[in-house]
Amino acid sequence: MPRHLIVGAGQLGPIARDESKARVVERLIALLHDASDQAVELLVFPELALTTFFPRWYVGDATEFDHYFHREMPDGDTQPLFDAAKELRIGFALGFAELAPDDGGTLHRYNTYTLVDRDGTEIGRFRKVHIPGHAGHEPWRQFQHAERHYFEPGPDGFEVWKAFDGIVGMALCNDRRWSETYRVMGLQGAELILIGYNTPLHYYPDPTQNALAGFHNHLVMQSGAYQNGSFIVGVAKGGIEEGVDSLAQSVIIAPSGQIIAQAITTGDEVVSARIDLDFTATYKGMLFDFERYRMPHYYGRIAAVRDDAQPPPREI
Ligand code: CDV
Repeated sequence: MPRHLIVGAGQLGPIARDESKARVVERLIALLHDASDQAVELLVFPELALTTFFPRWYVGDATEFDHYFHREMPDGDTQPLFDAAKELRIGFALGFAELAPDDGGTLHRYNTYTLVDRDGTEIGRFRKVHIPGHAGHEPWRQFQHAERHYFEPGPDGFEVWKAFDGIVGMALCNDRRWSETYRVMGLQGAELILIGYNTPLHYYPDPTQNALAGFHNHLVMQSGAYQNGSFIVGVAKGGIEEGVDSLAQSVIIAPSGQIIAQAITTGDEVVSARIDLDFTATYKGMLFDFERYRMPHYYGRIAAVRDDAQPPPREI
């Protein structure tokens, strides 16, 4: 029997700096209702979906921005979203800034995705691994991208979960540019990868890349889907937010690498597609049969040769 699932990309337009979380949650609930009209069973929201993209401002004392973070999920702000989704029987993935104490009481700040089942229970949590941008103030930029000031890399890497009748993984924004993101999940059998992003259309370290933002966005996700035989839902927070123009073009991608649905606005919009998770076998079991065709012993040799030739890490 085919494993059909109706997935949706719940793209968001800009969120103003002074927009209340209650107002943002209303917008997310409106997207849930739109998704319900499209019979969506799993709706994917973007990275940091509850607030403006605050790393564009540098405040020396990062704790001044703690009001953007959540210690609990759900909490008082987000409970109405969880209730509405449960009522509509829609699972969802939600990007948020997480303040997480460890066993010793030290607080960690993560850029996080939570995956929630149709009954409102949390299935799994992913913390962004590849934190882009810079840690200090860089006044030469017209806006900051100080993610490395506000977030530390997630310690758990790329896990997958048995959910929605398939194997589901998550990644956030910059993670999607790295081939290992997809391959680490692909090696665990990922059939559906959920990716939220906030991508400014101006890349200050190298403005020649500005015109390529949309191309690079689709290039990495389409090749990640194809090379690992996985569906991908890639979801933007787009439009002009606090003067910064951000890429929209949210997409649903098949294991063939083809885009099967794409947002046509830069604002709040749901696009959906009915996918058959069994179609992943067409790629996983043939051209990309990892067991049969991968050459891990050869990769090991390359790693050994290259180890001491690595340049020192550089922040961009
Ligand atoms: N939020 C992000 O991770 N943004 C990066 C920018 C810095 C390029 C991205 O990969 O879109």
